[in-house]
Amino acid sequence: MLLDPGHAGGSLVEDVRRGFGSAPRQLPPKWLYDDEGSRLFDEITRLPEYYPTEAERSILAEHAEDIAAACDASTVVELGSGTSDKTRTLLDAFRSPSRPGGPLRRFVPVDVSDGTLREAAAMLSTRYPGLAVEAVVGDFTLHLGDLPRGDTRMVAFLGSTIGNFYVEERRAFLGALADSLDPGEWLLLGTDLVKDVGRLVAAYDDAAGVTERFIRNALVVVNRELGADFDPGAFSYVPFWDPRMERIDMRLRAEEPQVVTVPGADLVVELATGEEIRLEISTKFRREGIRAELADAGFTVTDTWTDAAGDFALTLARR
Ligand code: AVJ
Repeated sequence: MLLDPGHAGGSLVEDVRRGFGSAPRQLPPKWLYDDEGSRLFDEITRLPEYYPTEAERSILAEHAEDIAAACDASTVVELGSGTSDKTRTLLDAFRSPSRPGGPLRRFVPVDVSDGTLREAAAMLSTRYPGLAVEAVVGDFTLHLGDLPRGDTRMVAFLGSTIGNFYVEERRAFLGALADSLDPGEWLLLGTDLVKDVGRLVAAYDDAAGVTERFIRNALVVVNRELGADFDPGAFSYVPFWDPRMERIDMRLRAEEPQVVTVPGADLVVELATGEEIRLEISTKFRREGIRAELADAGFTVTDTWTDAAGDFALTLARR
């Protein structure tokens, strides 16, 4: 197991200075995922309104073997791997000796959380004796060049995490990912699809208020890490569908004028009533758009699988 703790990187101070100092105020979503945020996200994936996790799981349950048969990779790299059982479905299928690339030789989980990786690596080593597990601790937006090389790789980027990126970030990310792969290597991309607005909004504004707590927790993170004095209760949660960008936009709105000091970032943030901070976006995709963006980056789509309802897509593309 390869651990490279120097790589977890990325600075909250810089992100807060850049994001809170300008309009619209915003913070990169990666800061939502401290221990409490990760726990809340896990709870989100089990909410009745939040369909993406189950939709992607059903595609994998149905088509993991098709994916393994359509691609000759013998290393699977998973970006933002977590500990999910989705990974196991994929790895089970890739273990088949009759695959084009032969049975999977190596699995490379990449995650910012060292603890999560250790857990995953331990679980996988027990379940798959003989499989080389080379965990990489790192921010997958920054360290694509450091992925282990060798035999043919398939990079799996699941969960529609790519929906969190802004258009320009997405373009840069896909370009960097293509650059880090050799011709003939693979990308398996999970994307949530555009659908009925009512269902989309409900998925991010659940009746139990878990998503609201998840988004609000970002202020708690900034308070703890940078000594700020945000009063999370002084904000309301205002998610909405942006039809032009085709994304859910998750914001907190100041319900009263407030002056927030952020000592760790040497910053004072003055908010008027009604001023908003964007904590996350969740872009939804269309098949033509996915194909075009991948083509721009240098990938060719070879297969697409969706769930029965057509809610979610897994796209296999070749560099
Ligand atoms: C993990 C980025 C896929 O956008 O659906 C869920 C995060 N935020 N509810 C998503 C999230 C609020 C999720 N992703």
